[in-house]
Amino acid sequence: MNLENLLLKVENGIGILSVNRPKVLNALDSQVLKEISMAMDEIAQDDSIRVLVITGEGKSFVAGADIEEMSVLNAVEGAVFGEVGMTAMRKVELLPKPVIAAVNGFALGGGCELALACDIRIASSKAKFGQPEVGLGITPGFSGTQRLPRVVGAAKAKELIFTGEIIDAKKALEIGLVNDVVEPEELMDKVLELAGKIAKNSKSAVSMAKEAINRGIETDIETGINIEKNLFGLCFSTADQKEGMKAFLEKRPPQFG
Ligand code: CO8
Repeated sequence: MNLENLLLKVENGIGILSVNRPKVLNALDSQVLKEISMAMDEIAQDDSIRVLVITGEGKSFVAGADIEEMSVLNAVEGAVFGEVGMTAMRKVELLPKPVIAAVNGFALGGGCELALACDIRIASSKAKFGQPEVGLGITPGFSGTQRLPRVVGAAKAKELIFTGEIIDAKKALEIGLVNDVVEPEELMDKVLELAGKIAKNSKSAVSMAKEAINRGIETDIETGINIEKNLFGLCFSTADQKEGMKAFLEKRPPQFG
């Protein structure tokens, strides 16, 4: 994979993808957004990666979409830029593997939206979150108006988006924007420990559970229950279901593929 602005390393079934534009606090320009989309397509097919971690190089997670690039766009170009970003975020969200955001610093605007597209967010106590777009004369454009209310509720999302206020990690935890907050030097250990716990489980079952939650949350409960029923049924066609249940009955740990 030819990535200029992303770093990918893989160890023990865990992929760590870092946004690597530290001079601009990892701001997302259209090139890096396209690379995120490309990376998601490849990681989806890469059997050596069971869990993906997304983080940022240096002191920032991602300080937003690239304001310099956006500053000269016309309406059509703005819509195209938004589409490139939304596509990248949606690919992260729909990756058939769990994605953990290791939020090491600023997660602002498009950076907060990237974290929101991940399944789980673990923050350093130094992390900062916010959707400051209205102060730049734009709305959130990488689906923050849709995902933030789904995560923290409409009232909190409206407060954050309308004020553009930047909040610290403690506040982010209080409103349910992040799963946990740890000291900066413990961030990667904590994230890798969590990723390791997930990686030990059945890849297919974790993937189907992710799909059931993601698709179910976007629909009514009857449809959601049906989605779960069908995916639950499908589990019984997998080698992991045979192995998981056989191992339980034989009182040994499962050996998942
Ligand atoms: N875009 C481009 N460059 C950036 C960005 C950014 N989002 N953020 C920081 N940089 C650059 C700075 O310009 C600076 O560059 P230089 O050294 O050349 O002057 C460098 O990174 C370091 O930044 P600072 O000197 O400002 O660092 P500080 O530690 O003083 O401040 C902040 C850090 C508070 C994070 C500050 O940089 C900041 O406010 N950044 C902008 C945050 C922001 O507003 N983000 C939201 C952007 S809008 C967005 O994400 C919309 C997404 C959807 C778009 C859809 C379009 C259709």
